[in-house]
Amino acid sequence: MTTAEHAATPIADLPTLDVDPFSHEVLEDPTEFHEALREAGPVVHLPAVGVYAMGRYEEVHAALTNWQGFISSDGVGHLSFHRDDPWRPPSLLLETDPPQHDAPRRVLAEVLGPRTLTRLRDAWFADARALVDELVPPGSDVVEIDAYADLAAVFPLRVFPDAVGLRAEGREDLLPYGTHLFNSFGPPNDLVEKGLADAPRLLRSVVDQCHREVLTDGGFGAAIWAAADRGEITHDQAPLVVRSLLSAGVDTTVQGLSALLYRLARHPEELARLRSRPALARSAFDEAVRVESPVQIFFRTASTDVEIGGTVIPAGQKILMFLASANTDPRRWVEPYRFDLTRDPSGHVGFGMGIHQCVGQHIARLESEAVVAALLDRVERIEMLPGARRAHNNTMRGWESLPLRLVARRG
Ligand code: QZP
Repeated sequence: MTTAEHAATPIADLPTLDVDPFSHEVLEDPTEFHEALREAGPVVHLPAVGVYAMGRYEEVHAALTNWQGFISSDGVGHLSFHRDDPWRPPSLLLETDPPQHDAPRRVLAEVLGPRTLTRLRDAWFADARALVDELVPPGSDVVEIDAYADLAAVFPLRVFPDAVGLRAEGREDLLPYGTHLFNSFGPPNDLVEKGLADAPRLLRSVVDQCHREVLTDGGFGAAIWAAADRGEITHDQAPLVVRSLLSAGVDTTVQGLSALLYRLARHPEELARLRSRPALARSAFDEAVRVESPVQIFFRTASTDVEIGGTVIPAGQKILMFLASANTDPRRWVEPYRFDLTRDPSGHVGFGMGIHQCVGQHIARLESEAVVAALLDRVERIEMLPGARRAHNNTMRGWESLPLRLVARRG
Protein backbone atom coordinates (compact mmCIF):
# COMPACT_ATOMS: atom_id res chain seq x y z
CA MET A 1 0.00 0.00 0.00
CA THR A 2 1.15 3.50 -0.73
CA THR A 3 1.17 6.23 1.85
CA ALA A 4 -1.50 8.03 -0.11
CA GLU A 5 -3.91 5.21 0.63
CA HIS A 6 -3.23 5.61 4.34
CA ALA A 7 -3.38 9.38 4.42
CA ALA A 8 -6.56 10.85 5.82
CA THR A 9 -8.57 13.20 3.65
CA PRO A 10 -7.71 16.83 4.42
CA ILE A 11 -10.81 18.54 5.71
CA ALA A 12 -10.85 21.00 2.79
CA ASP A 13 -11.16 18.12 0.31
CA LEU A 14 -14.22 16.59 1.93
CA PRO A 15 -17.40 16.14 -0.05
CA THR A 16 -19.89 18.93 0.54
CA LEU A 17 -23.66 18.72 0.64
CA ASP A 18 -25.44 22.02 0.20
CA VAL A 19 -28.67 21.13 1.99
CA ASP A 20 -30.04 22.45 5.29
CA PRO A 21 -31.10 19.34 7.22
CA PHE A 22 -33.11 21.57 9.59
CA SER A 23 -35.27 23.04 6.82
CA HIS A 24 -38.97 22.20 6.91
CA GLU A 25 -38.67 20.26 3.69
CA VAL A 26 -36.09 17.88 5.15
CA LEU A 27 -37.82 17.68 8.54
CA GLU A 28 -41.03 16.64 6.78
CA ASP A 29 -39.24 13.70 5.16
CA PRO A 30 -35.48 13.31 5.65
CA THR A 31 -35.15 10.10 3.62
CA GLU A 32 -33.75 11.67 0.48
CA PHE A 33 -31.33 13.81 2.46
CA HIS A 34 -30.06 10.78 4.40
CA GLU A 35 -29.45 8.88 1.17
CA ALA A 36 -27.53 11.81 -0.33
CA LEU A 37 -25.51 12.18 2.85
CA ARG A 38 -24.53 8.50 2.98
CA GLU A 39 -23.70 8.47 -0.72
CA ALA A 40 -21.59 11.63 -0.50
CA GLY A 41 -19.08 9.92 1.80
CA PRO A 42 -18.30 8.78 5.33
CA VAL A 43 -17.73 12.37 6.50
CA VAL A 44 -19.41 15.25 4.70
CA HIS A 45 -19.15 18.99 5.10
CA LEU A 46 -22.53 20.70 5.61
CA PRO A 47 -21.94 24.40 4.96
CA ALA A 48 -25.56 25.22 5.92
CA VAL A 49 -24.80 24.14 9.49
CA GLY A 50 -21.05 24.74 9.51
CA VAL A 51 -20.22 21.22 10.67
CA TYR A 52 -18.92 17.86 9.54
CA ALA A 53 -21.64 15.27 9.34
CA MET A 54 -21.88 11.50 9.37
CA GLY A 55 -24.76 9.49 7.98
CA ARG A 56 -23.34 5.99 7.67
CA TYR A 57 -23.78 3.46 10.47
CA GLU A 58 -20.09 2.64 10.81
CA GLU A 59 -18.93 6.20 11.42
CA VAL A 60 -21.92 7.22 13.55
CA HIS A 61 -21.34 4.16 15.73
CA ALA A 62 -17.60 4.86 15.90
CA ALA A 63 -18.17 8.51 16.85
CA LEU A 64 -20.76 7.63 19.52
CA THR A 65 -18.48 5.08 21.16
CA ASN A 66 -15.37 7.29 21.07
CA TRP A 67 -16.21 9.50 24.04
CA GLN A 68 -12.57 10.46 24.52
CA GLY A 69 -12.25 11.78 20.97
CA PHE A 70 -15.75 13.16 20.58
CA ILE A 71 -16.75 14.85 23.79
CA SER A 72 -20.13 15.97 25.12
CA SER A 73 -18.99 18.63 27.60
CA ASP A 74 -18.89 21.37 24.94
CA GLY A 75 -22.59 20.71 24.27
CA VAL A 76 -24.33 18.05 22.20
CA GLY A 77 -26.31 20.60 20.20
CA HIS A 78 -25.33 23.28 17.74
CA LEU A 79 -24.10 25.63 20.49
CA SER A 80 -20.55 25.43 21.75
CA PHE A 81 -20.44 26.11 25.50
CA HIS A 82 -16.96 27.47 24.85
CA ARG A 83 -18.32 30.36 22.84
CA ASP A 84 -22.01 30.57 23.61
CA ASP A 85 -24.10 30.87 26.76
CA PRO A 86 -26.44 27.89 27.03
CA TRP A 87 -30.10 28.78 27.61
CA ARG A 88 -30.27 26.32 30.53
CA PRO A 89 -27.51 25.24 32.91
CA PRO A 90 -25.84 22.24 31.23
CA SER A 91 -27.07 18.77 32.11
CA LEU A 92 -24.85 16.73 34.43
CA LEU A 93 -25.51 13.63 32.30
CA LEU A 94 -25.98 14.63 28.71
CA GLU A 95 -23.48 17.45 28.56
CA THR A 96 -20.55 16.05 30.56
CA ASP A 97 -17.70 13.59 30.05
CA PRO A 98 -16.09 11.18 32.48
CA PRO A 99 -15.26 11.56 35.29
CA GLN A 100 -18.01 14.18 35.89
CA HIS A 101 -20.48 12.02 34.02
CA ASP A 102 -19.93 8.88 36.08
CA ALA A 103 -21.66 9.50 39.41
CA PRO A 104 -24.88 11.03 38.05
CA ARG A 105 -25.04 8.25 35.46
CA ARG A 106 -24.58 5.55 38.12
CA VAL A 107 -27.33 7.05 40.24
CA LEU A 108 -29.85 7.24 37.40
CA ALA A 109 -28.97 3.74 36.18
CA GLU A 110 -29.78 2.42 39.65
CA VAL A 111 -32.95 4.51 40.05
CA LEU A 112 -34.23 3.35 36.64
CA GLY A 113 -32.91 -0.19 37.04
CA PRO A 114 -34.51 -3.65 37.05
CA ARG A 115 -35.95 -3.35 40.58
CA THR A 116 -37.87 -0.26 39.53
CA LEU A 117 -39.21 -1.95 36.41
CA THR A 118 -40.49 -4.91 38.38
CA ARG A 119 -42.22 -2.57 40.82
CA LEU A 120 -43.95 -0.54 38.07
CA ARG A 121 -44.86 -3.23 35.60
CA ASP A 122 -48.30 -4.37 36.81
CA ALA A 123 -49.51 -0.85 37.55
CA TRP A 124 -48.44 0.46 34.15
CA PHE A 125 -50.08 -2.46 32.35
CA ALA A 126 -53.30 -1.69 34.24
CA ASP A 127 -52.98 2.02 33.42
CA ALA A 128 -52.56 1.21 29.72
CA ARG A 129 -55.62 -1.05 29.83
CA ALA A 130 -57.65 1.71 31.45
CA LEU A 131 -56.61 4.24 28.80
CA VAL A 132 -57.34 1.87 25.92
CA ASP A 133 -60.72 1.09 27.53
CA GLU A 134 -61.50 4.81 27.47
CA LEU A 135 -60.57 5.01 23.79
CA VAL A 136 -62.26 1.76 22.79
CA PRO A 137 -65.16 1.54 25.27
CA PRO A 138 -66.39 -1.98 25.94
CA GLY A 139 -69.14 -2.77 23.44
CA SER A 140 -67.80 -0.41 20.79
CA ASP A 141 -67.12 -1.72 17.35
CA VAL A 142 -65.02 0.83 15.53
CA VAL A 143 -63.51 4.04 16.92
CA GLU A 144 -61.51 6.84 15.36
CA ILE A 145 -58.78 8.32 17.51
CA ASP A 146 -55.86 10.66 17.16
CA ALA A 147 -53.13 8.23 18.15
CA TYR A 148 -50.85 11.17 18.91
CA ALA A 149 -53.17 13.43 20.92
CA ASP A 150 -55.32 10.71 22.52
CA LEU A 151 -52.78 7.97 23.19
CA ALA A 152 -49.07 8.63 22.54
CA ALA A 153 -49.12 12.07 24.19
CA VAL A 154 -51.38 10.87 27.01
CA PHE A 155 -50.00 7.58 28.33
CA PRO A 156 -46.45 8.71 29.24
CA LEU A 157 -47.91 11.73 31.04
CA ARG A 158 -50.23 9.47 33.02
CA VAL A 159 -47.52 7.18 34.31
CA PHE A 160 -44.14 8.94 34.20
CA PRO A 161 -44.76 12.11 36.29
CA ASP A 162 -46.37 9.95 39.00
CA ALA A 163 -43.39 7.59 38.91
CA VAL A 164 -41.02 10.55 39.31
CA GLY A 165 -43.18 11.81 42.18
CA LEU A 166 -44.23 15.15 40.70
CA ARG A 167 -47.02 17.28 42.13
CA ALA A 168 -49.96 18.20 39.88
CA GLU A 169 -48.79 21.76 39.29
CA GLY A 170 -46.62 22.27 36.23
CA ARG A 171 -47.03 18.88 34.57
CA GLU A 172 -48.57 20.60 31.55
CA ASP A 173 -45.22 22.36 31.02
CA LEU A 174 -43.19 19.17 30.53
CA LEU A 175 -44.04 18.53 26.89
CA PRO A 176 -43.68 22.18 25.72
CA TYR A 177 -40.38 22.41 27.64
CA GLY A 178 -39.16 19.29 25.88
CA THR A 179 -40.24 20.60 22.51
CA HIS A 180 -38.11 23.70 22.97
CA LEU A 181 -35.23 21.74 24.50
CA PHE A 182 -35.09 19.42 21.48
CA ASN A 183 -35.39 22.34 19.07
CA SER A 184 -32.60 24.12 20.89
CA PHE A 185 -30.07 21.39 20.06
CA GLY A 186 -30.41 22.49 16.44
CA PRO A 187 -29.17 25.70 14.84
CA PRO A 188 -30.99 28.95 15.67
CA ASN A 189 -33.74 28.69 13.05
CA ASP A 190 -37.44 29.61 13.09
CA LEU A 191 -38.27 26.61 15.31
CA VAL A 192 -35.91 27.83 18.03
CA GLU A 193 -37.06 31.42 17.54
CA LYS A 194 -40.68 30.41 18.10
CA GLY A 195 -39.85 28.86 21.47
CA LEU A 196 -37.62 31.60 22.88
CA ALA A 197 -40.33 33.78 24.43
CA ASP A 198 -41.73 31.01 26.64
CA ALA A 199 -38.48 29.12 27.29
CA PRO A 200 -37.48 30.90 30.53
CA ARG A 201 -40.90 30.29 32.08
CA LEU A 202 -40.93 26.63 31.01
CA LEU A 203 -37.43 26.08 32.35
CA ARG A 204 -38.40 27.70 35.68
CA SER A 205 -41.46 25.50 35.91
CA VAL A 206 -39.43 22.34 35.32
CA VAL A 207 -36.68 23.38 37.72
CA ASP A 208 -39.33 24.15 40.36
CA GLN A 209 -40.47 20.52 40.13
CA CYS A 210 -37.02 19.15 40.99
CA HIS A 211 -36.72 20.32 44.60
CA ARG A 212 -36.83 17.77 47.35
CA GLU A 213 -39.79 19.45 49.10
CA VAL A 214 -42.15 19.05 46.14
CA LEU A 215 -41.28 15.43 45.26
CA THR A 216 -43.47 12.72 46.77
CA ASP A 217 -42.02 9.75 48.68
CA GLY A 218 -41.25 6.60 46.75
CA GLY A 219 -40.66 8.20 43.36
CA PHE A 220 -37.57 8.43 41.11
CA GLY A 221 -37.08 12.01 42.32
CA ALA A 222 -36.98 11.04 45.99
CA ALA A 223 -34.62 8.16 45.12
CA ILE A 224 -32.22 10.64 43.50
CA TRP A 225 -32.29 12.82 46.60
CA ALA A 226 -31.72 9.73 48.76
CA ALA A 227 -28.63 8.94 46.67
CA ALA A 228 -27.39 12.44 47.52
CA ASP A 229 -27.93 11.71 51.23
CA ARG A 230 -25.75 8.60 50.80
CA GLY A 231 -23.03 10.73 49.20
CA GLU A 232 -23.29 9.15 45.74
CA ILE A 233 -23.87 12.61 44.23
CA THR A 234 -23.86 15.99 45.95
CA HIS A 235 -27.01 17.72 47.13
CA ASP A 236 -26.25 20.47 44.59
CA GLN A 237 -26.35 17.87 41.82
CA ALA A 238 -29.61 16.21 42.84
CA PRO A 239 -32.06 18.73 41.33
CA LEU A 240 -30.19 18.72 38.03
CA VAL A 241 -30.30 14.93 37.89
CA VAL A 242 -34.06 15.11 38.47
CA ARG A 243 -34.19 17.72 35.70
CA SER A 244 -32.50 15.22 33.35
CA LEU A 245 -35.35 12.78 33.94
CA LEU A 246 -37.93 15.45 33.16
CA SER A 247 -35.99 16.58 30.09
CA ALA A 248 -35.31 13.17 28.59
CA GLY A 249 -38.31 11.13 29.64
CA VAL A 250 -41.38 12.79 28.14
CA ASP A 251 -41.17 13.90 24.48
CA THR A 252 -38.97 10.93 23.66
CA THR A 253 -41.41 8.31 24.94
CA VAL A 254 -44.36 10.19 23.44
CA GLN A 255 -42.78 10.14 19.98
CA GLY A 256 -41.44 6.63 20.47
CA LEU A 257 -44.99 5.44 21.09
CA SER A 258 -46.35 7.42 18.16
CA ALA A 259 -43.69 5.85 15.92
CA LEU A 260 -44.76 2.37 16.97
CA LEU A 261 -48.48 3.09 16.57
CA TYR A 262 -47.85 4.55 13.12
CA ARG A 263 -45.87 1.52 12.03
CA LEU A 264 -48.41 -0.95 13.42
CA ALA A 265 -51.14 0.87 11.51
CA ARG A 266 -49.14 0.81 8.29
CA HIS A 267 -48.13 -2.85 8.52
CA PRO A 268 -51.13 -5.04 9.43
CA GLU A 269 -49.08 -8.16 8.76
CA GLU A 270 -46.64 -7.14 11.49
CA LEU A 271 -49.54 -6.48 13.88
CA ALA A 272 -50.75 -10.02 13.11
CA ARG A 273 -47.28 -11.36 13.81
CA LEU A 274 -47.21 -9.50 17.11
CA ARG A 275 -50.57 -10.98 18.04
CA SER A 276 -49.37 -14.49 17.38
CA ARG A 277 -46.16 -13.88 19.31
CA PRO A 278 -46.72 -11.28 22.07
CA ALA A 279 -43.12 -11.78 23.21
CA LEU A 280 -42.20 -9.64 20.18
CA ALA A 281 -43.63 -6.56 21.94
CA ARG A 282 -40.20 -5.45 23.17
CA SER A 283 -38.40 -5.79 19.88
CA ALA A 284 -41.39 -4.18 18.12
CA PHE A 285 -40.65 -1.00 20.02
CA ASP A 286 -36.95 -1.17 19.15
CA GLU A 287 -37.74 -1.84 15.50
CA ALA A 288 -40.02 1.23 15.48
CA VAL A 289 -37.29 3.26 17.17
CA ARG A 290 -34.80 2.02 14.59
CA VAL A 291 -36.88 2.69 11.49
CA GLU A 292 -38.43 6.00 12.67
CA SER A 293 -35.63 7.22 14.96
CA PRO A 294 -37.60 9.65 17.17
CA VAL A 295 -34.24 11.18 18.14
CA GLN A 296 -32.76 12.04 14.76
CA ILE A 297 -29.47 13.77 15.46
CA PHE A 298 -26.82 14.69 17.98
CA PHE A 299 -23.63 16.72 17.94
CA ARG A 300 -20.29 16.07 19.58
CA THR A 301 -17.04 18.06 19.63
CA ALA A 302 -13.60 16.75 18.64
CA SER A 303 -11.37 16.94 21.73
CA THR A 304 -8.16 16.66 19.66
CA ASP A 305 -7.53 15.92 16.00
CA VAL A 306 -9.54 12.70 15.64
CA GLU A 307 -9.48 10.30 12.71
CA ILE A 308 -12.79 8.90 11.58
CA GLY A 309 -13.82 7.40 8.25
CA GLY A 310 -10.42 8.29 6.79
CA THR A 311 -10.80 11.96 7.74
CA VAL A 312 -9.11 13.90 10.51
CA ILE A 313 -11.61 16.09 12.35
CA PRO A 314 -9.68 19.06 13.77
CA ALA A 315 -9.71 19.69 17.53
CA GLY A 316 -12.64 21.85 18.60
CA GLN A 317 -14.70 21.08 15.50
CA LYS A 318 -18.35 20.11 15.96
CA ILE A 319 -19.58 16.96 14.28
CA LEU A 320 -23.20 16.12 13.55
CA MET A 321 -24.31 12.49 13.73
CA PHE A 322 -27.47 11.45 11.90
CA LEU A 323 -28.78 8.60 14.05
CA ALA A 324 -31.79 8.12 11.78
CA SER A 325 -29.57 7.80 8.75
CA ALA A 326 -27.30 5.25 10.48
CA ASN A 327 -30.41 3.31 11.47
CA THR A 328 -31.45 3.04 7.81
CA ASP A 329 -28.00 2.59 6.26
CA PRO A 330 -28.22 -0.26 3.71
CA ARG A 331 -24.54 -1.02 4.50
CA ARG A 332 -25.75 -2.23 7.89
CA TRP A 333 -29.42 -3.22 7.49
CA VAL A 334 -31.19 -5.49 5.01
CA GLU A 335 -34.18 -3.65 3.50
CA PRO A 336 -33.51 -0.83 5.95
CA TYR A 337 -36.79 1.02 5.48
CA ARG A 338 -38.90 -2.04 6.18
CA PHE A 339 -40.59 -2.34 9.58
CA ASP A 340 -39.84 -6.00 10.15
CA LEU A 341 -40.47 -7.76 13.44
CA THR A 342 -38.47 -10.79 12.32
CA ARG A 343 -35.24 -8.81 12.20
CA ASP A 344 -32.94 -8.27 15.16
CA PRO A 345 -32.92 -4.48 15.61
CA SER A 346 -30.28 -4.58 18.34
CA GLY A 347 -27.31 -2.41 17.53
CA HIS A 348 -29.54 0.42 16.30
CA VAL A 349 -28.39 3.83 17.49
CA GLY A 350 -31.87 5.22 18.17
CA PHE A 351 -31.02 5.27 21.89
CA GLY A 352 -27.47 6.36 21.14
CA MET A 353 -24.55 4.03 21.85
CA GLY A 354 -21.67 3.96 24.32
CA ILE A 355 -21.46 5.61 27.73
CA HIS A 356 -24.29 8.08 27.08
CA GLN A 357 -26.72 5.50 25.68
CA CYS A 358 -30.23 6.21 26.96
CA VAL A 359 -30.33 5.35 30.66
CA GLY A 360 -34.14 5.31 30.60
CA GLN A 361 -34.59 2.96 27.66
CA HIS A 362 -35.99 0.18 29.87
CA ILE A 363 -38.61 2.57 31.20
CA ALA A 364 -39.52 3.57 27.64
CA ARG A 365 -39.74 -0.09 26.60
CA LEU A 366 -41.97 -0.86 29.56
CA GLU A 367 -44.35 1.97 28.62
CA SER A 368 -44.53 0.70 25.09
CA GLU A 369 -45.01 -2.93 26.16
CA ALA A 370 -47.91 -1.90 28.36
CA VAL A 371 -49.62 0.00 25.55
CA VAL A 372 -49.07 -2.80 23.03
CA ALA A 373 -50.47 -5.42 25.42
CA ALA A 374 -53.59 -3.31 26.03
CA LEU A 375 -54.09 -2.73 22.31
CA LEU A 376 -53.65 -6.39 21.40
CA ASP A 377 -56.30 -7.20 24.00
CA ARG A 378 -58.93 -4.79 22.76
CA VAL A 379 -58.15 -4.11 19.10
CA GLU A 380 -58.32 -6.39 16.08
CA ARG A 381 -57.17 -4.00 13.37
CA ILE A 382 -55.48 -0.60 13.20
CA GLU A 383 -55.86 1.50 10.06
CA MET A 384 -54.47 4.85 8.99
CA LEU A 385 -56.96 7.64 8.40
CA PRO A 386 -56.26 10.71 6.29
CA GLY A 387 -54.91 13.83 7.96
CA ALA A 388 -51.71 12.61 9.64
CA ARG A 389 -49.33 15.51 10.24
CA ARG A 390 -45.66 15.32 11.07
CA ALA A 391 -44.31 17.46 13.92
CA HIS A 392 -41.27 19.48 12.85
CA ASN A 393 -38.55 19.68 15.47
CA ASN A 394 -34.79 20.15 15.11
CA THR A 395 -34.05 16.91 16.98
CA MET A 396 -37.20 14.82 17.22
CA ARG A 397 -39.13 13.19 14.43
CA GLY A 398 -42.71 12.28 15.18
CA TRP A 399 -46.30 13.28 14.82
CA GLU A 400 -48.48 16.24 15.63
CA SER A 401 -51.60 14.36 14.59
CA LEU A 402 -52.03 10.67 13.75
CA PRO A 403 -55.66 9.79 12.99
CA LEU A 404 -56.28 6.05 13.23
CA ARG A 405 -59.28 3.77 13.02
CA LEU A 406 -59.29 1.03 15.66
CA VAL A 407 -61.48 -1.98 15.00
CA ALA A 408 -62.38 -3.61 18.31
CA ARG A 409 -62.02 -7.33 18.92
CA ARG A 410 -65.25 -9.24 19.33
CA GLY A 411 -66.24 -10.91 22.56
C1 QZP B 1 -32.43 15.17 26.93
C2 QZP B 1 -30.64 16.01 30.12
C3 QZP B 1 -32.38 12.18 23.37
C4 QZP B 1 -31.77 12.85 24.51
C5 QZP B 1 -30.60 13.58 24.27
C6 QZP B 1 -32.57 13.11 25.59
C7 QZP B 1 -32.02 13.88 26.72
C8 QZP B 1 -31.15 13.28 27.60
C9 QZP B 1 -30.71 13.96 28.70
C10 QZP B 1 -31.12 15.26 28.93
C11 QZP B 1 -31.99 15.87 28.03
O1 QZP B 1 -29.87 15.41 30.87
O2 QZP B 1 -31.03 17.15 30.30
